[in-house]
Amino acid sequence: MNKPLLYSYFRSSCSYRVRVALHYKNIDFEYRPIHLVKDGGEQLKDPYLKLNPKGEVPFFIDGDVGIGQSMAILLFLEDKYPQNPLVPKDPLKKAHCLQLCELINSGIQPIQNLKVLKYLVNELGQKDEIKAKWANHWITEGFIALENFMKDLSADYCIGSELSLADCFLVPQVYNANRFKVDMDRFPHINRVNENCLKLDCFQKADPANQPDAQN
Ligand SMILES: N[C@@H](CCC(=O)N[C@@H](CS)C(=O)NCC(=O)O)C(=O)O
Repeated sequence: MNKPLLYSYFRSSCSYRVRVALHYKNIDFEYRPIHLVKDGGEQLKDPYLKLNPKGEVPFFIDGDVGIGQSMAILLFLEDKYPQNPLVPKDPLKKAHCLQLCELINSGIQPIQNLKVLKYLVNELGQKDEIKAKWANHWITEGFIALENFMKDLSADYCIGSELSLADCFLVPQVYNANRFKVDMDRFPHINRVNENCLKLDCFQKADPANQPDAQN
């Protein structure tokens, strides 16, 4: 049986989420880079587009199964590889964990995704500084809500003192926030949890700078 295979781009925050879980669960996997920028983006051309018609990473293959969407991949990993669980068993903690994940997954990342920013510049004629302002604004808006939820829910990690899926979503989004120069001094709870996560081996292995396709 072949190793599981992750199509990823080092800077992709959605791929970063999955990389953290794979390393946390000690799953041996093959890394297959898809360059999102070079020549208009490998994600938008065959053969990758045939594999994932949404033209995005991550995409995960395990045996005969191909799965797109980071949340679906993460939940698949949780069921198939239950070691080092990332979904809380307690119903309320689980709901709170998924609430934080979705705040990022559907409330922040899609509005600052590459294709949205490209559309602002290439189709709507906006300048690069407007693009940067847009991304900064929507990440900040989402982080204000996230910080408020985390004030009550978080301790060392997003949900109390147990690592969970919410942390897999948080750290990559903070990475994007830093790229778009969000003022992180406003978010002490987010910063605390992010710093705690970054000390863990699984986050270090998943870090964009440590991927085979990392560029300066
Ligand atoms: N909801 C999807 C979003 C995937 C996504 O937006 N991926 C980005 C990288 S983080 C991408 O591939 N963007 C390519 C593009 O915008 O052309 C998921 O969670 O997997």
